[in-house]
Amino acid sequence: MPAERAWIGLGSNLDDPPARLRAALAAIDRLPETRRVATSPFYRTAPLGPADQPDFCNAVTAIDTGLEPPALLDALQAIEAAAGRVRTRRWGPRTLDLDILLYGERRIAEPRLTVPHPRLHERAFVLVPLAALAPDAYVPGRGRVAALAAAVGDDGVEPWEAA
Ligand code: ROI
Repeated sequence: MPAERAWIGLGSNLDDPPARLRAALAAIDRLPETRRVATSPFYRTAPLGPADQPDFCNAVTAIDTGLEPPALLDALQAIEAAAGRVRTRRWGPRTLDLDILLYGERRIAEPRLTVPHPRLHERAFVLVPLAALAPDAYVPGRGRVAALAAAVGDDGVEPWEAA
């Protein structure tokens, strides 16, 4: 199976967030042509955007996949839909968010999909878990994950269990 390494960001702040992430990982394990190779710890993160919403549970998982980016996006959106994704307002609470953060070192600029994820380099809730998994991964146009993570710091990000 020809496969490329991709990194997926997971986030939830509704309906038992760690259970939502565990279910999403199980669903990713059932994707065709796809093998999950590593997953970061779960983190409790302060909401970016409106502050009057619950903390998020965030994590990052690495997969080797033969699905091309549009097919992978379709598959992740189907998992979000099956989770009964509720999204009440822009930057508001959600049951499950799955984002393609990186797909190899490809740069993709399509109406449906921008890779690397356009705000990845400025978000501690993405960079802390990504750096735990793949500090040496290269973010095209931005640099190495470890350097990006060091630049944003880890304010508002702690192990999920600590709270
Ligand atoms: N804030 C945090 N901490 N984690 C997220 O996954 C997240 N996702 C979002 C917004 C609402 C922007 N804020 C977030 O989509």
